[in-house]
Amino acid sequence: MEEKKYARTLVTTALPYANGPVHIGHLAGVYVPADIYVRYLRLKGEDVIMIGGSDEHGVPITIKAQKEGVTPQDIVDRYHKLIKDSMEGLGISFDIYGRTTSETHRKTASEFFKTLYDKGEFIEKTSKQFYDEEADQWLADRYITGTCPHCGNEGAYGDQCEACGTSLNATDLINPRSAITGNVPVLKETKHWYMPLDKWEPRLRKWILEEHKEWKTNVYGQCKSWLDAGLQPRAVTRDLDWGIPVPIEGAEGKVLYVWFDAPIGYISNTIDLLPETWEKYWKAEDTRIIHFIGKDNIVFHCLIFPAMLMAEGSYQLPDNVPANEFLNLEDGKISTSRNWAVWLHEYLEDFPGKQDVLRYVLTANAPETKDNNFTWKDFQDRNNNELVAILGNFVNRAIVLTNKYFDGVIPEARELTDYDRATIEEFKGVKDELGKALDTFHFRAALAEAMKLARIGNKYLADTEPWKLAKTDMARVETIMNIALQITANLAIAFEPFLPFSAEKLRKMINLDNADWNKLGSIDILKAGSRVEKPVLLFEKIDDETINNRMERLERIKQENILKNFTPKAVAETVSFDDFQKLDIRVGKVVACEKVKKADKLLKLTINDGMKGRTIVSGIAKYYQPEELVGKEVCFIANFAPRTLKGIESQGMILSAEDADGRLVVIGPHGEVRPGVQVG
Ligand code: B3M
Ligand code: ZN
Repeated sequence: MEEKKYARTLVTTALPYANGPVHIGHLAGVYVPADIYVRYLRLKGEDVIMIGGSDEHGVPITIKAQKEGVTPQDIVDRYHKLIKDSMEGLGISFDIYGRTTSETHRKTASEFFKTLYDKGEFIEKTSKQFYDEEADQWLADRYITGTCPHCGNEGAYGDQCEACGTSLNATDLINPRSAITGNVPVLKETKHWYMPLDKWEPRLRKWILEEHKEWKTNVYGQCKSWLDAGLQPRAVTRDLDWGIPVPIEGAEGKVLYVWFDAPIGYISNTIDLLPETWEKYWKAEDTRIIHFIGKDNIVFHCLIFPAMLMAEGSYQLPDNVPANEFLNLEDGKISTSRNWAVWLHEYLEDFPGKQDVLRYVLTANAPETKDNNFTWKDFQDRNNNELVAILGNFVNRAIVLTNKYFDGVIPEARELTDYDRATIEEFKGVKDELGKALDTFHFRAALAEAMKLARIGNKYLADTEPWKLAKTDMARVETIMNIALQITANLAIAFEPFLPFSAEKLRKMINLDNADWNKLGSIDILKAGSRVEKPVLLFEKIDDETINNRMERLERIKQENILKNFTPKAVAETVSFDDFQKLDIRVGKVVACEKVKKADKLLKLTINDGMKGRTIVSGIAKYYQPEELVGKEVCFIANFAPRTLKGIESQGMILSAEDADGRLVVIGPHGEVRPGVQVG
């Protein structure tokens, strides 16, 4: 194992905006993995603190307040409490969960800005920014929406396009609109302070691209493409009335940009937690700083915040930023506005006592290397087939049998057979494997490794069948049950980071006072002669009705969304019949279909067009498996000028329409129509 080169670890978790509750996407991406990691380090006896809190500034908050006709403070008070309580309910073990409206934070962020200002680290610049004359308000960030110049998403914000993840300047948007009135905004001159990121580019480049090649490839890759594109100065102040006032003269009515103050929230929350000793967690060289975030926050944590820290000069940079990709829900993108999410506070109410089931499923499906999918069916399957059938079943048998045959007293291991030795040998390696996976932020693999231990136990009992031997060979049963109980104790340690509620129940059942990571893999954790308690069920089956209810609820939301959230585009300019006839639309039958190599969006379709057949390349690979389309009748434009895509000549265009989730659906006739027939 790698030698320990640090004395303490500071773990931070992205500060969620206090404008809504947290959902499974936040949990799988950030809070569950961070909590597993921190619990693991604590088990090893390391010095670690976990810092969290709400991000209470920024336009997302003021927009929500305006919509509801309440103050931004009302909004953040409401959601800060909801988020804090629900995270606690799931056992996310923050050492502090603070807020960026605290006095400590205002002071810390203000001073940070002032230090940089006094050092001459900002550029002062007057530029044109959007203004809504009717609302008499500057339009920063999310107050502007428009079309993303990179991907064409029509709902991009002035600071970021959520569809393609690109970070934007409001003036980059095509067709900008005010989010308050829908008006076309005007441009007015205003003064702001900018971080010259270009100045820090060489140092950032060396620090990440040369010194942190071990970072996750998604993180490293995103940083590299930003750096390769060249960094530009970025405004760190805004014309808004909600936020931390810019602490210099001549800046009245201006506040710090939310992405300037929010990461400083990690620092101020550490100050509130450890007023005397916080500095060593941020400034000592033997501290390790790890930021847990989602992929949309990479640029802020890997480039902008580090540049701020470099400019300040006295802070350590993060050692790692293990950002995750996104979690989808039943194949749809999680969306607050479309209510397409599983909300944590609702889950905790609807599934009392099942915190660990959610933690388990979100870890097993964590979007570590690519976007991943949460489905209720998978939730049920993993609960019933893994937690109940493997882990729960093994523990229950071990405890029940000990009570039955030995009145709850742990028997002695007598003579070991070769099979016993082989079993022990098998789980000895778990500690190293588990540790290695956790040290490198591979939480899914780590969970699978812990589960392997439960499988070994299950198999051991199934193979040795102590219930059959009980009549003939009690000495052998003693040995078997001792080993089974030692495996149980190992499980109580191995699962503590992942399933803390169940691990605690388990510890109580076997009277193990505390879980010590160093004992993992050993077979004398429990002393013969000590007692186990009566069995407590760790997991119970989830029935079909419960799952069907969830599915029906989602189906209802989907239907509501279809009706509610759709405004058809304005009808295009009138065309004459002659113009219409210029387009030769026909029906064809897909006879073959395959993925196009090195193009994850494209499918190559071979179409029976009633003539000599044709090939069409279509950008629908994300929505269809090739075999789903074979045999389908589709409509296509037959006289579309041929184009070559990835070396294949595409002779036409398949017609499709977008469904409520933005997925493309191909268009075809509703009855048998011969291939080649014209549509008109
Ligand atoms: N509040 C964005 C988000 O919730 C932002 C994170 C701040 S971390 C310092 O995705
Ligand atoms: Zn975009």
